[in-house]
Amino acid sequence: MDIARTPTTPDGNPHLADAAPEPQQPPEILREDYTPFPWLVPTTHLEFELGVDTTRVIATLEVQRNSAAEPSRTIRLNGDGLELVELHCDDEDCLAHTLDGDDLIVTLEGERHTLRIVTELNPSDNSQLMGLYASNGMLCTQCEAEGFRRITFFPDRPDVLSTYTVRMKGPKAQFPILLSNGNKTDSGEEGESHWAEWHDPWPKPSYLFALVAGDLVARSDRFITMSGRDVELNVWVREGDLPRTEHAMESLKRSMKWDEETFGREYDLDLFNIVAVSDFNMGAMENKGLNVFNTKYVLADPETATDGDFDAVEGVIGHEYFHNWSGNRITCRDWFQLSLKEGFTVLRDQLFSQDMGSAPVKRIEDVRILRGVQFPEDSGPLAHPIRPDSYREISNFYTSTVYNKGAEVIRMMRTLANFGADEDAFRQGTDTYFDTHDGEAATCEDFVSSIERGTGLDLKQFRLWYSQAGTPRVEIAQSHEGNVAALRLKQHVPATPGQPDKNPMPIPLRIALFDRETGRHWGEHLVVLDTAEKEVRFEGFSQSPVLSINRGFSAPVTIKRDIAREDLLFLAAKDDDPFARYEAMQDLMVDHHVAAVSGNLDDDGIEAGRADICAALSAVIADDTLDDLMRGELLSMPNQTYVMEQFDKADPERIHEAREALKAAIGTRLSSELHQAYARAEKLPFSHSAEAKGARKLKTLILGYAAAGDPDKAAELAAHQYEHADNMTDRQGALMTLAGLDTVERTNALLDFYNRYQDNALVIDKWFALQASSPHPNAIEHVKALAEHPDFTLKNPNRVRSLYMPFAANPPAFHSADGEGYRMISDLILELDPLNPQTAARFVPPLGRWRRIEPGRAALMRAELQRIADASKLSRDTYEQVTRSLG
Ligand code: B3K
Ligand code: ZN
Repeated sequence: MDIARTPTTPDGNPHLADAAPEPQQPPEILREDYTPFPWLVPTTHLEFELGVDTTRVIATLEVQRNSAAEPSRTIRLNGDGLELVELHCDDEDCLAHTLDGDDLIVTLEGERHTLRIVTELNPSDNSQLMGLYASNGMLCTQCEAEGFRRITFFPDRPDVLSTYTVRMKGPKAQFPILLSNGNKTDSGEEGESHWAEWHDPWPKPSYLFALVAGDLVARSDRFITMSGRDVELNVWVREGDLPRTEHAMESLKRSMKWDEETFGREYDLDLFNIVAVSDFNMGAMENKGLNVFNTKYVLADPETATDGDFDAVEGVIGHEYFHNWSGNRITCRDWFQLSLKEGFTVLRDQLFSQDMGSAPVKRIEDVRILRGVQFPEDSGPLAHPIRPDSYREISNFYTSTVYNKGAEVIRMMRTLANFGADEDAFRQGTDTYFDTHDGEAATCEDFVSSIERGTGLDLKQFRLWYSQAGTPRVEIAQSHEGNVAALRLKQHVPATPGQPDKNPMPIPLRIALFDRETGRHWGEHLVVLDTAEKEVRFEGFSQSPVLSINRGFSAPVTIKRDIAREDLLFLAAKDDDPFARYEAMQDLMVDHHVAAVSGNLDDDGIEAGRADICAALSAVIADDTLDDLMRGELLSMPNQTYVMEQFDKADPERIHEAREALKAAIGTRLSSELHQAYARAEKLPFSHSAEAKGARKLKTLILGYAAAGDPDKAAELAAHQYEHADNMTDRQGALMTLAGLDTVERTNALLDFYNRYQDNALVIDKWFALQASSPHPNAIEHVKALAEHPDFTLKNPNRVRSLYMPFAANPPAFHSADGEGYRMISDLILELDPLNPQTAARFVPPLGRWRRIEPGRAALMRAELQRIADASKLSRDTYEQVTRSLG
């Protein structure tokens, strides 16, 4: 039966076709409005007749009334741009239905019914990459958060769990491999075509459904779980990519073992498939038993992937695998609870990576991401609590706040539970959570109360971390009298959109007090600042100690204190907490920037600051207790975004100048020490050992300083490193340096790199990215030219991101005084929005920071946001981000 569609407004309400266009205002969805779904869907049977241009989907749903919900005469089946071809209820043509916007409403009188719904899709036309789409001739799906409704009409919400059986049929030559969730139960051939049936025994929400059909080959292996289950593992890729899958497979096995040992979680199917796809909106997706990955997080070999890429593959493989418990076995009741699975899973992948490599360096990297991305989010127009209260488009809430701050919040619970304890009390909490809620769609509240029950902690006040947005600021004043050292701590949680007044939160601060003479301390303390102000006193100090605070970054807060430079120098040289030592180095440099930009320093002051910083860096170069991975962290300058965050209204140009001047001073003054360190590092042959990785990190860092201090020498050194590189880390590091210089070596190396790797999309992404992030004075012109390059396309999210994300994070280029950088980003958003709204909306936040930028540029940024807002047709994604950003 064919059904005509009613024209609708973007918010889903039907309107007359010739009526004046409605203002774009997608509805706001509120957390407090949650109600259980009136129907259960015990089983879902999906039949796919696959084709790249036409795929027919026959969905058979058993539905029955949910006694735990308010009864309803109708069932709402969500749809998004679907064409309904047939609808049957209990084998009869079903007339009792209407369309409400894109949703299908069916009237059902009885207790149980069987619905049969036929839809037809065009996967090759699906440029949003949500639902079923074609990528390089293969078919794949992405359903989180609301992509399943682009495949068939369904209660597409995470609290409706169903057991899925999937039958796929398609031309054998085109789709030799047919995969779905769970286990393959049957298959067969019919002439040119073949079919496969898959069954997933674990009930799941629709966002975890997946299907892949294509010409793929697998690297296969096995893993025996702790209870003896023999699991077949496959990493599916295009044939030529097979040699680059070893690291992914090894990472998967390490993840499986680690989760058993660390969280007691075992895999629960006989098969685990990973598929690499080159057109993908994000990193990867944890579909039950069939993880779909962006190729970027699967493919790695030393020739084409950097050390950073190898680490990222391991981290993302771990993350998606860990979701099998934190996300799939226990899912989210509604999308407001997203941090329940994402915050917890990020913490789990962070701990995993800490255990697999250098724990201190991983902690520093994670904090750098938090402070570089989440802190700006939390202090801007898009600030929201880790458990948001409202949204218009859920895709906009896959944020650093939900993910990274969410992980920090759970990490704080872990610190509170485990500090000073002999056993892992936090593990008792997570065991309680998994035992209590296995098989359920749960809430953040369920998680916190499980942790309370398992650990014995009282987290009543702690729950504010879930409801209050904004990065708390902790002010510390230190005093000393007699033999008592006292700390006066004050906290302030800044106002954020919709939350003008905040309550004090419990802030766990790991601290140590160092004796200046001996350079030692007598153990760490955990101070929990849970009131607006608090004083803590420590006896036994005949002179004022040096305070090391927020060690290990125990709380996601900013610390404000008047600390003497000599104390920072002390900590930078001696702190036994690696994070705190790194922090002291960063503070030394950040303070210097702030003073220089604010005009608080005369030439002597600048000179004294630089001398101190160089002395501290020099000590780090010479300190033989450090490994090079950690040495590299201590030698790194704070990134410009982080420095800009220190100002109420930042002037990107002046900050950039101050930063370049400091970099040049370091490069010049420490030239001989840096070059000696380079020469030492250069001797180490390639391997994946921490030592060799550290050496590579140091070399690239030193090239950066050299480029600022003595560009000619740096060009020579970088060209040499480029030519002799036997791995991508060295080659890319050298090319990054060259890309920032105005030399003939730059042109040659960029050309060589392109020619060498033109058939490898992921490496060509690097070629785009490193030119877009370059400090080269003409970076903006380079980006414009690259946008016209034949290899640039708006259709591939990796390519779009590789050019424009580094550009938007490149302050001198993006913040070009004439507003050209802002215009380029808003032009991109407007052009990309109709094709891929999710990716387009991700480019709004850099423009949304206008309030924190000096007034001239702020006006230009705001004007670009307004230009986007005025566009006649915007997606829900971009509309929401732009209107929130305008405020
Ligand atoms: N859960 C997915 C994210 C889906 C994003 C949808 N817009 C990947 C992850 O966090 O593991
Ligand atoms: Zn995740």
